[in-house]
Amino acid sequence: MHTLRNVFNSGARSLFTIVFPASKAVAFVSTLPPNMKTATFAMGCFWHPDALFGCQKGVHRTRVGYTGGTLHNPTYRNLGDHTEAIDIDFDPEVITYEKLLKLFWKNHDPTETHKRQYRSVIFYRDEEQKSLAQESKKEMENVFKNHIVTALEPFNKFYNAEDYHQKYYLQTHHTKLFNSLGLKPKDLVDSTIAAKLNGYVVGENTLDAFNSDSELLGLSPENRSYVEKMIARGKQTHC
Ligand code: MHO
Repeated sequence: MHTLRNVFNSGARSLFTIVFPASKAVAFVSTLPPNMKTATFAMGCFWHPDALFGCQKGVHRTRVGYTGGTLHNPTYRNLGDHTEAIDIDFDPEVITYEKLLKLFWKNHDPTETHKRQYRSVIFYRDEEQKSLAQESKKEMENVFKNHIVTALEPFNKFYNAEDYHQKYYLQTHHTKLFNSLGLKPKDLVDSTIAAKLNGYVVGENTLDAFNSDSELLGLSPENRSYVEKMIARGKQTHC
């Protein structure tokens, strides 16, 4: 008995398929749309946005990392002038940049000043993202009574964070589920399944969203019922 496992062929944006035993029946990376876009936000500790965005419909992959500074090859212990950030690969026909911006504003306090590691920043990647970010910031100025400190900066270079920070909740607090997926270190960054599960296990999306999530159809009944239980607990994110 065999099941298909899809693996992202980086750069070419295409899929090749390998066959492997049914016990690891998981499609690791979804079909990436040819018009895929990337959004980059910083909103405090990056574990939470990884989970929040990872389980939204239309989001294909997320990765946490460091950006906004000048130091080459920053690390968690030597961040230099960088900020913790999230990179989100999304299908703009399914989820818009505006919707991602709404989630950005709603899920941290953009009026609070932090040290550089935890700044609130929208790193726009093109002119369209820049003007949407400016508009949304203007709108938010009527929503928040305190001054918004969020910076709008052009995207430059994104350095992936260490593997142990990727899909942090899934790999640290839900080890049985995580181990059952048989992910390789690279999959922590590329896997759609890991991104989704990392969000669902900390209650970042609803049971309805989970049940209608076509990316997760390959989950075993045991894993499925575990995730359902986790969703029922409500939001469990912490940083
Ligand atoms: N309170 C957390 C922050 C982690 S974060 C990725 C810690 O000190 O480990 O900045």
